[in-house]
Amino acid sequence: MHKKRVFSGVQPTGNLHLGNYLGAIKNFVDLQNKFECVYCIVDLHAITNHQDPKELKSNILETVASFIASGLSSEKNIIFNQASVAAHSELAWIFNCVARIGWMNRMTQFKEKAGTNKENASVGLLVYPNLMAADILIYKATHVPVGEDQKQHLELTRDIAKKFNNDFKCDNYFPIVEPLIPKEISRVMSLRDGMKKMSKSEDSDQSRINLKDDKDLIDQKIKKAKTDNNSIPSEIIGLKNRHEATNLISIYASINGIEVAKVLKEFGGKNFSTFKSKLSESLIERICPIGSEIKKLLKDKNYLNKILEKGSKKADIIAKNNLKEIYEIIGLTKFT
Ligand code: AQP
Repeated sequence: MHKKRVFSGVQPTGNLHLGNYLGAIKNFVDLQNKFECVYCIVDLHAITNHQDPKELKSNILETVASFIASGLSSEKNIIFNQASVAAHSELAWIFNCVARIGWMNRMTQFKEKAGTNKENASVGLLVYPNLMAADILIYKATHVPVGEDQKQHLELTRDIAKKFNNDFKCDNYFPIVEPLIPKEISRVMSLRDGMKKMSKSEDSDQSRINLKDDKDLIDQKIKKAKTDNNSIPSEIIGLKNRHEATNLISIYASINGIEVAKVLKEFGGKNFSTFKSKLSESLIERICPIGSEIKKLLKDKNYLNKILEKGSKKADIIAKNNLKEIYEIIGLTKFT
């Protein structure tokens, strides 16, 4: 039996948005009272696409600020950045040798991010899921809170763990991780296109609610959010093939911690303008205090760096111990 431990990461690639919050960070906060949690700013994942060094440094601190402003405690949890703990990269190399090329080629995120010019994508982008598996398994984490877009990578993590345990005849050495994906909204979609994921890298800022957006901007973005011409249905079946409507209703359910069916009961038969003003109110109430706190925290960079330094030291101890065991299992000797 493995000790229950939560691990998850967020890339410091710019403005964190409602998708990151509802898909991942809100869950991180709920879990901090139930498990030992390790939350990582995955800066090595960020560089799979070119990052401006100055911006990267500042985005790393902004991600810490977003964690703390959302309610994560730096005392209860280990909060650190991936580049500080070398064992992530060392285990990723081992997993590069365990995982199969065919497995990498099936990853839909690689296909989406590499686009039509696959030959020109970085090798790092292709083997990104092996580093993600290493991030999780170097802590022998058992539970991973993520948005639904990361489900395939977690399945790969399970496959890598099984193959490693089997190849090296060390039954149950790595745990087979359980994804923790939010029920009411597993994937927050763009406000402009209900078929596309809300994302930091989407060009149009109107497609997402950023955690730092102010009241007026949130209100304006929700007013402009795409819907259809029908009114809100009273039953879930009435949302079939209505992607934009489903997205807004699910956001409302998730932000208020209620079920979609309950939202439909309340708003069924009403038009979207009435609903949108309630949705704005809920978002403003929840997101604006987080945004103000992020801005406040960013004024004290020393404090944010200290959180990372303290967390990195704690993470490094666990990771180094586990790496020692892993090297022993595979017959490698480390003389340093
Ligand atoms: N739209 C989303 N809905 C639900 N969950 C989401 N997550 C991201 N977007 C959504 C979850 O947030 C966590 C951190 O994600 P990330 O920033 O590390 O990487 P990402 O998934 O690649 O996020 P973006 O916004 O799409 O970034 P870019 O545009 O840079 O690629 C993860 O748990 C993720 O599931």
